[in-house]
Amino acid sequence: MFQRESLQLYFVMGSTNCLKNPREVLTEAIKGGITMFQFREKGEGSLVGKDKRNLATDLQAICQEHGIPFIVNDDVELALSIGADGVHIGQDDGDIETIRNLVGKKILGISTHNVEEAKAALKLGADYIGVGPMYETLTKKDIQRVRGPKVIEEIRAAGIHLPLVGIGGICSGRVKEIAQRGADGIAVISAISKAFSIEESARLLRQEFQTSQVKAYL
Ligand code: 3NM
Repeated sequence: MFQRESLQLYFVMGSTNCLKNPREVLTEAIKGGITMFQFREKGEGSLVGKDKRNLATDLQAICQEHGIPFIVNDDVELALSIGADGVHIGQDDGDIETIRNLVGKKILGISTHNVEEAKAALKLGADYIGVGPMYETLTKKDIQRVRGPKVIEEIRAAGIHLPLVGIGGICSGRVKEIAQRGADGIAVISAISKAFSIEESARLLRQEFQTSQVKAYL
């Protein structure tokens, strides 16, 4: 069963986001208190084929050892073949209804950008939604226009109580405004993967979220 508490500090990453071995990065992030992990092997220079699969299974093993849900971005086939805990897809990653059926009881996360997409995700049986971009980010090239944390408030005001994380440009100091608008967590790439101290950065982000979370939607 998917628990919304798992979303508190959702670390998303692939090899191109890391300044050192992604296995080390993930291990340190887990020590710092991340609550869920998404393998997102994308962009220029990213691994493909056997190398991608090997990294996925190594990261999955690290997550399993620590009881952290392991989600695969986009690649439904990879997720199913290695027995991941779930899949995360964007708006253009294929027919969501078909993917929901393929994924079965596994966790399905959907990227959304506004109230309409959030409503659609709810209808299609998403277990959680990512809402972004909260702020400008250099990590993803094809982001939509920044709407800021207020879109979370709009989604909640529309009566959508789905588990939800904000994503995009989130770093220490920007957590509170997301937590206070009714998010269940924050999803971050570079604030953890490129931090000088990965463990400390994760610890601080989790702490910031926990101290300002509004649990109105439990
Ligand atoms: N999705 P960082 S923004 C993967 O808006 C992703 O849906 C986004 O990276 C969206 O934490 C984003 O380094 C990049 O800004 C997040």
